[in-house]
Amino acid sequence: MRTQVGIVGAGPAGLVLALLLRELGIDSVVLEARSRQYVEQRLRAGVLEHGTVDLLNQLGVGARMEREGLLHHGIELGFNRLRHRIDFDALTGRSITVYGQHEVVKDLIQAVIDRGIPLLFEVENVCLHGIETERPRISFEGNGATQELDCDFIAGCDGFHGVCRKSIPEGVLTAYEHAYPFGWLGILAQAAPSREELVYMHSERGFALFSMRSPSVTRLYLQCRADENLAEWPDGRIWEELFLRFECCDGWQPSEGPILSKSVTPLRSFVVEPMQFGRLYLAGDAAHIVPPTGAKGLNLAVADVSVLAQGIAAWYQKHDTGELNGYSQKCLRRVWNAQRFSWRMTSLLHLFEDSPFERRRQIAELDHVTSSVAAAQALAQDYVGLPMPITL
Ligand code: RFL
Ligand code: PHB
Repeated sequence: MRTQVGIVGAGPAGLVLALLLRELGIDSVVLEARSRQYVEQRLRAGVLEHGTVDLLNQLGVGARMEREGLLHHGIELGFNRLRHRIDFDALTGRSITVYGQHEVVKDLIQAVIDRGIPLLFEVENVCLHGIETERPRISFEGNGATQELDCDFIAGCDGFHGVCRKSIPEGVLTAYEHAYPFGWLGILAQAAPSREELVYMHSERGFALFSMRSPSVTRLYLQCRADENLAEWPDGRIWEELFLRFECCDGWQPSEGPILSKSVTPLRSFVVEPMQFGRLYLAGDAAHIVPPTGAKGLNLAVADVSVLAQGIAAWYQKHDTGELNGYSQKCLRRVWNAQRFSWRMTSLLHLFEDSPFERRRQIAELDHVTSSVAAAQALAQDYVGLPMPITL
């Protein structure tokens, strides 16, 4: 097989890249290790920046998101048993959309298939060859046979645990890493969300987040140990802990319902520099991870592939490598900006250690962002995000 761009991974990065390239007249093949059903049900992010929403609409994949996604004009920050609203509309003129990543992935897969872009699920033993040459190659096993895909470029969109980053020779990449001493226990509950907007709650018992997926499904997270054992968290204990953490003077509580899923995610920050070697370009979680507190991961993945698609298009149209040469630098500026914001939100809201000084400092900062318009505006601008680096 031969194509122009071989894409490894059918997450948001790989799928958006395939659609962008098609829009720009460039062929690609997408290789995915898991089944279609698995990737369409994998529960992850929930918040789309306005720039991500605009791009999905421009790609013609936004119809269901516009119908079923929930437009949010602000968030609430809670501390000292009071919640304070950060009004995105008033502070930035922008909003965010709450729409599950698995719904985005479903819409993207359907569009990729409808447009006739080859997308192969359940491929095994993906291996990259000759990435430092002008004829890189991907070998893989699919349908019981070993196959080869010749490409001009390879896009490594295979997430944090993928093979692409590991295919780059040792010594080329520098990894910057930070592991936080906690994780998030996340649940999905069959319960109508009892508040309209997300609540980021600072409490003496640790951080909690109230989010949602639809008018009948609530998404909730609790700060926990990074290696928390889910077996120690029967449903009753989870609700009890959530109620204690969200407790405020007005008596509001998330509504309770059957728990549909439970998981634990350790929090980490990770970046490799550069995001490219030879003809291999890393995008999304393959190149960087942010803690979910800033809701940036999926949006960063979409921003990376916007830069990459434009660079590749310039190469085909003008045989100009200038844009591609600037790929890492352009992406990394946005990535580090998102690391800064995600680290800030994480350190503002989580219980780090039993340090009374640290708790007082967090409260002072929360007081500052909820009482100073300038500070609230800075946070709101970070949260709603920058415009996407592409216009179609
Ligand atoms: P993905 O989604 O991990 O997709 C990579 C794909 O590559 C496949 N793959 C392979 N395919 C072929 N061969 C191999 N050897 C392969 N190895 C792996 C995988 O099966 C998979 O299908 O990466 P991508 O596309 O870069 O997308 C990144 C996002 O998924 C991620 O950043 C977000 O989910 C992060 N995130 C959030 N981001 C936001 O923007 N807003 C949020 O509100 C938000 N909340 C979250 C989050 C992540 C969370 N977890 C579970 C880490 C909340 C949570 C709890
Ligand atoms: C989610 O709804 O899953 C969600 C929302 C906001 C975050 C992280 C996750 O910061």
